[in-house]
Amino acid sequence: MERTFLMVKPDGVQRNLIGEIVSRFEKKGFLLAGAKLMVISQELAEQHYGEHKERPFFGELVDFITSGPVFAMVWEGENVIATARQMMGATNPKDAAAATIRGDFAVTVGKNIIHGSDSAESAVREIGLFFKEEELVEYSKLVNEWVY
Ligand code: DAT
Ligand code: MG
Repeated sequence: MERTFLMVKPDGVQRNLIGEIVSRFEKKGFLLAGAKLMVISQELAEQHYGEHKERPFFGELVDFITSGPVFAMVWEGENVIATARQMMGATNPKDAAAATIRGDFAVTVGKNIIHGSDSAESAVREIGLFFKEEELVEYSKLVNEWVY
């Protein structure tokens, strides 16, 4: 079963959206495999956003993501990587459809509430950056018989 890395960013934590966001993925039918509240170090932030290090907003992005606690999660399910991206909405909330997380709760690209892996390779890399294998739980739910 596919896994993805999702993270409520510092703005989402401050705006009391952890529960709302977890709830959306639970209700969808995905399975939470691991989660933790943490403050990201400068080093981890630079690794996580490494692909953007030449971009003009990189410094601001690292400052923002390290500015307060984040809620890091691993979610599991069929097609979860692409589906979670759809549920998040476009990177810039002004372009994000209603009923997406960014469409419903965010206004500007610098404070867009949630991160989600954009491919299978990113998911493996990001899960590895944030979680030790023993922090992820393998289990199933009976309700899966009614999801799949
Ligand atoms: P996403 O988070 O949708 O995967 P991304 O990987 O292109 O988007 O960018 C990572 C984050 O960087 C994004 O969530 C918000 C910030 N960002 C992206 N483009 C930006 C821009 N033009 N100005 C300021 N911040 C930006
Ligand atoms: Mg990205």
